[in-house]
Amino acid sequence: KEQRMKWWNEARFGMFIHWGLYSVPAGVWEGKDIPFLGEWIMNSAKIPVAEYAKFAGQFNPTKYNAEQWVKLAKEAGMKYIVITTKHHDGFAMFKSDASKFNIVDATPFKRDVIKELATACKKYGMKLGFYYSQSQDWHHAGGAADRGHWDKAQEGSMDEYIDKVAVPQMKEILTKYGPVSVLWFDTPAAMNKDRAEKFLPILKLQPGIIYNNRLGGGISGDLETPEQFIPATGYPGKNWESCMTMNETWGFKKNDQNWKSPEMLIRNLIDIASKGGNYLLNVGPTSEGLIPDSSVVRLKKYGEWLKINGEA
Ligand code: FUL
Repeated sequence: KEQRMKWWNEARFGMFIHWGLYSVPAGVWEGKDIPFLGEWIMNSAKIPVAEYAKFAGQFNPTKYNAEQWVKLAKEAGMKYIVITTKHHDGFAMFKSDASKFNIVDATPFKRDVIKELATACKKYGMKLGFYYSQSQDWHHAGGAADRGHWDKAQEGSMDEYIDKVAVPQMKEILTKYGPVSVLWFDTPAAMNKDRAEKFLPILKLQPGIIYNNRLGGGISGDLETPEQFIPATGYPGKNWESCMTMNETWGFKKNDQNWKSPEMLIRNLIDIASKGGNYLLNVGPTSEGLIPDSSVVRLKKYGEWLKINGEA
């Protein structure tokens, strides 16, 4: 296997963080529980662009403490963190010159949470990766929606969206926060070769960066990304990472209490590691900036288990 992938292949265990504006409605819209994933609420409930954008005014995660999150991951034995810098709702969790729809310019909080996480990761020797939804963007005109648009404001040229929002933001996240170890693309709806290839030169801004197989346009990337399952016999000869949730959503949903048992979660790690893969286990912080207690408890169980069974 390639030298560039060495740290990643040895890592085995990482933390996925789905955090964004969707943590404000937390799965509920107009008094109703909205089925499906928390971070998909804008799409599932067909919330108009301007209505959804109003959540920014209520997003004030004053309890956010990046160092605590990094320490928690570290204690659980995780070697890297991948955080959503922008999910399909188009909201950037970093200060962006390409769009005002970002946590610094659009919320009362005004702090660049990605920057704070990057600083904390550096301090504790934790590798940092960025999730970025390059194709689906339900906020910016022209952004794709793999189940179709529902608001006139979403209509526009996808190429223009790529050139004016996605590519510039990708440049921002790969130049402003120090070393970035992983780029996690997602749902390549409507991506073709021309569009996908625009991202390749930008990735070179971070020498050695590892990126997944979800860029689109036939570009295979460095790793397979089985989602919510563990391949029965792994993927021999390939780099792969099972990403999984602890309950049934990635983004925080206040009424999802369907948590997997700590025993099951630990068994998943063993199963994945024994098959040669990595486990990217998700947490979905609240709009206050807290990782839910149920997740914290489970992460601490990994720490206890590692103390008994792990490397010295
Ligand atoms: C999916 C996305 O649509 C989900 O919201 C989530 O981010 C998951 C990891 O990837 O395809």
